[in-house]
Amino acid sequence: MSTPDITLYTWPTPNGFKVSITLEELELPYKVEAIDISTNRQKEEWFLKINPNGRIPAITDGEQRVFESGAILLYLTDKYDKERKISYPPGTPEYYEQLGWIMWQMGGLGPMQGQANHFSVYAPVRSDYAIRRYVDETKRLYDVLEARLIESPFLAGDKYTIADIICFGWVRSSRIHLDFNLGNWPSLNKWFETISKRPAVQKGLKVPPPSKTEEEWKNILADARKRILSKENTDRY
Ligand SMILES: N[C@@H](CCC(=O)N[C@@H](CS)C(=O)NCC(=O)O)C(=O)O
Repeated sequence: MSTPDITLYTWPTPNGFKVSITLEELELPYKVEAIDISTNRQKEEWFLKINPNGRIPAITDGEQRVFESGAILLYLTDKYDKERKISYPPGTPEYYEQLGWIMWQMGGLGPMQGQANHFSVYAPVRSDYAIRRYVDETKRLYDVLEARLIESPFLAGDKYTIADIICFGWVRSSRIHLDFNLGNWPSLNKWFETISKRPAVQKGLKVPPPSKTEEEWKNILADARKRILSKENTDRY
């Protein structure tokens, strides 16, 4: 195994936490470069050389750059998880199950819940159509997680892997951004509680140190949701 020389470019968000949690689980040494996305540092020229898409997270490992969180988790486990602590070996049936959930998160859960967050909390206008469309789709995706977790303790199989890590931060954020009650999905809730207790997860959620506690964010975002709903609906058909 080559010696890691990893820098993580990140910010305390569901996509950023995927990578800090993975690095903590693998007990890899890494430097952190905080990219404050509210100041658009992720769009600066130097950073676009690391992630041409201008978003966090990204890593460099020596000369290698890796962008897109799913690719980063696969890179880190391919290269450094030789004991298969949080991944299945390429070529095995479980590896493809793991890959399926990673693709599902990257193409479905992340983008859909991201839009649900946007229209519910951050949008400058109120669109009931958009809120309903994306919140309902996010709930449908949580039903998919629930159905899987009724039949299997973790998403890829019997073992906790990067398939779970990649979804965890988004499930956590649903309680903060969308006021979801995870009790509506009992197996998902149990999975969430189990993963939340892992020391590496608790450490990863502090990288870089969040400026506010979960409770403070909940209150701020509840106010933001109320502010949007106090506006007139702008949908026109
Ligand atoms: N598909 C990307 C999504 C990355 C992403 O959306 N990052 C957000 C933070 S969670 C970001 O950098 N937003 C700032 C921007 O869009 O400029 C990944 O999984 O890495």
